[in-house]
Amino acid sequence: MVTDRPRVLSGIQPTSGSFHLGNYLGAVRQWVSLQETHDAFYMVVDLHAITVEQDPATLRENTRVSVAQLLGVGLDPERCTLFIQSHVPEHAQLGWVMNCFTGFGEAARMTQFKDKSGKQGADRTTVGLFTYPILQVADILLYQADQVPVGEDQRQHIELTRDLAERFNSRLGQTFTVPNPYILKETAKIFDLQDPTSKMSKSASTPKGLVNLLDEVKTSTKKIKSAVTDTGTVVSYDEQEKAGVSNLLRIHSAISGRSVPELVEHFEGRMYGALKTELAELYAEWVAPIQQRTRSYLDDPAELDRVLARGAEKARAVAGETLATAYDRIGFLAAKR
Ligand code: AQP
Repeated sequence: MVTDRPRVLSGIQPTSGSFHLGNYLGAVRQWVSLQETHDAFYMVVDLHAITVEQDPATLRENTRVSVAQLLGVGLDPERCTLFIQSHVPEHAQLGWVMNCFTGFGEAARMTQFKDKSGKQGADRTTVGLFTYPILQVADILLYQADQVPVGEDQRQHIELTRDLAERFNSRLGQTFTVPNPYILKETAKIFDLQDPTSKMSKSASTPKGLVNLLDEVKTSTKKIKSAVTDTGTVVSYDEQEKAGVSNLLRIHSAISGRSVPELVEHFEGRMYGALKTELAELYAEWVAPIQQRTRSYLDDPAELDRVLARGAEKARAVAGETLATAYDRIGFLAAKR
């Protein structure tokens, strides 16, 4: 399908049995709205998942659950192209090419690598983890994406993508669209409910501050009600002095659609407990239909396979064309069929 809509591309790792609220509010929610206005390509990035050790059966299961969840939160295969990264071999192929356009020092500056390798220790850190931002560059450039909806933690990788696209284009001629990050300020970084100075992350030292969308609702509402706040009592927005309360207000606002100032007014004269209780109720009501839809997709594996086969076919048509152009610009002798 040829469209004159701007193109978006983004991906999510199948490294957990559930997406968390940070993944959803930081990125996936935007994916759902952008499918209405953009030519949207979204993928489950299993090649990225193996940068850390994975159990094969769990990886396969998490990949299916990830796809079902993306459909459950509202992606519509009629409105976007949804696929699995490893179904499109061009990712690994262009990934190698982009490795050869990246300086070692440039790759070593990626803060996500420093954070993750720091947590894992040198012995368990793979070369794949070091080069994964470059594979991400290839992911984006293959689709000539104009915009990349992600959370704040990915901004540096989009900047790397821009640099490498410009480098390739200026050395070998216009080949790749130079993309822009699409990061919504309000939800760019959702914080851990127990440590509101750290981003919500599945690899946090304790799961107490992590809200997984597919966890039992009771477990999540309990976590929301036990969120760390501060010694004050007045519900107001102050990212420095009231990091925990501000995080809860931003989450409330994203789910309820009410602005933060409106919420501050709404909670005037009431204490933090009122905010937590209301947010827990709101969350429970919001997540129940998502869980139900996800379950119904998981109950229909044949339909999931159909969605993924169609997605891979559509993705390969675009990715194949870009890779062929890039190979030609580089000077690879074309294979005659
Ligand atoms: N806390 C967050 N706030 C806002 N956005 C977030 N994202 C992740 N955490 C937050 C965004 O989610 C998208 C998918 O990211 P991913 O596949 O890289 O997820 P992840 O890295 O597996 O998530 P974690 O929990 O952060 O994993 P670890 O602990 O392994 O580092 C991205 O757009 C990301 O910005």
